[in-house]
Amino acid sequence: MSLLFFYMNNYSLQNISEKVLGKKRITVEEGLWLYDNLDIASLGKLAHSVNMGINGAKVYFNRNIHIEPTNICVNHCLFCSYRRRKGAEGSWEYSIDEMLAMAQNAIEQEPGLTEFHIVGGVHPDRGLEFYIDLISALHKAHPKIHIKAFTAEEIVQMYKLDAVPLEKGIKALRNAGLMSMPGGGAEIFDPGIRRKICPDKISADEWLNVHETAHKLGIPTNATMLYGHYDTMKHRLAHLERLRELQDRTGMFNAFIPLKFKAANNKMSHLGEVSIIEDLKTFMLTRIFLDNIPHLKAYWPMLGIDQTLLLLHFGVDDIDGTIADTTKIYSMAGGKKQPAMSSHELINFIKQNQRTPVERDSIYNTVKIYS
Ligand code: V47
Repeated sequence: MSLLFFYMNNYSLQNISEKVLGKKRITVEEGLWLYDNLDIASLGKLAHSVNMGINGAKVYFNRNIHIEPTNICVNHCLFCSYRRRKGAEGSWEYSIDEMLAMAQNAIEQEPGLTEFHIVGGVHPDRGLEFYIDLISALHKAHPKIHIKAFTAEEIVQMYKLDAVPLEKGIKALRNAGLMSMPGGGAEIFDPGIRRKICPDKISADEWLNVHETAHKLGIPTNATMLYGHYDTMKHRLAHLERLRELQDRTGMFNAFIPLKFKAANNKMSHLGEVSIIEDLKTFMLTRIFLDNIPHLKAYWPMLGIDQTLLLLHFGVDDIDGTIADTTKIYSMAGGKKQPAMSSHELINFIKQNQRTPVERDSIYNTVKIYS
């Protein structure tokens, strides 16, 4: 940034802090200034106060299971450690009966389970019909459990395979029992980096359009960002700006989840992983910049529980759920092996950090406060 630019805009910690603490929106340039000039402690203090203003001492978690219907995928994302070709060793494609059995098993292990989180590969020939049958079967067997399912990428594949218009496709899933959507597939919106790391994926505009369409149909969603590869803070803030702009129009994003690039067993392994300092700064700036999405989630199976708890002091208010040991997306990329945490453990961890554990449902209604 040139000195003249700096002078003209009169950036200073005092000016920007006053804006943030006065609940005024900051620009991408101001976010970058904070990133370049502010020490971790001051940035953390700002992010913490923003979170306290939105969520107070509450830290949210839920009881969920991840169901990953398949890892067979038509896309060739370079960061993915999980994708396999159809028929290749290590590939899976569960039948609806197998997934019903997984759900049943999870409920027996965790009777208070409230969510099925369903995300998988973009299968070459499983279209809308298959997934409507899956959702209907799960919903019929467990009507009280919230079904949060499918990334925008999976939805686009479904409606294309069955030649159904997007809105009609989402409506059909909603009528079958889909209640909300997770935030995956957003990766990074910058077109150059997006082409480089996930050349077959839908564009940022298409991703945003699927979420906007879901919002219009009354389906709340989450949003993610894959960071820590070729991206810089400028790309991250530009990504957040597009989400902030859509949220101004719909107000239907519940949570934002920064996903740290994990480098094991994929075609971007040579990049390695960014430091914990970069993680902290990314989460802090996200909380400061993204003033209209209420919840900032640190996904513990990816970051590890220690780093997740540290982030509670720097803007994070949600640590996702108990998960059972059902997600492989991160364990295959070098995240925690077989992630599972009992609700008792999550509650104790939150309390040890002088915060109030709040068990939530998928759309942030309170199930129980553990004061
Ligand atoms: O979009 C894949 C990411 C996402 C890697 O909405 C990787 O509550 C890091 O969307 N390193 C899918 N990340 C997971 C997802 C998600 C997870 C948790 C909570 C929610 C929610 C959504 O996983 C993909 C991609 O960005 N991913 N490979 C990797 N090597």
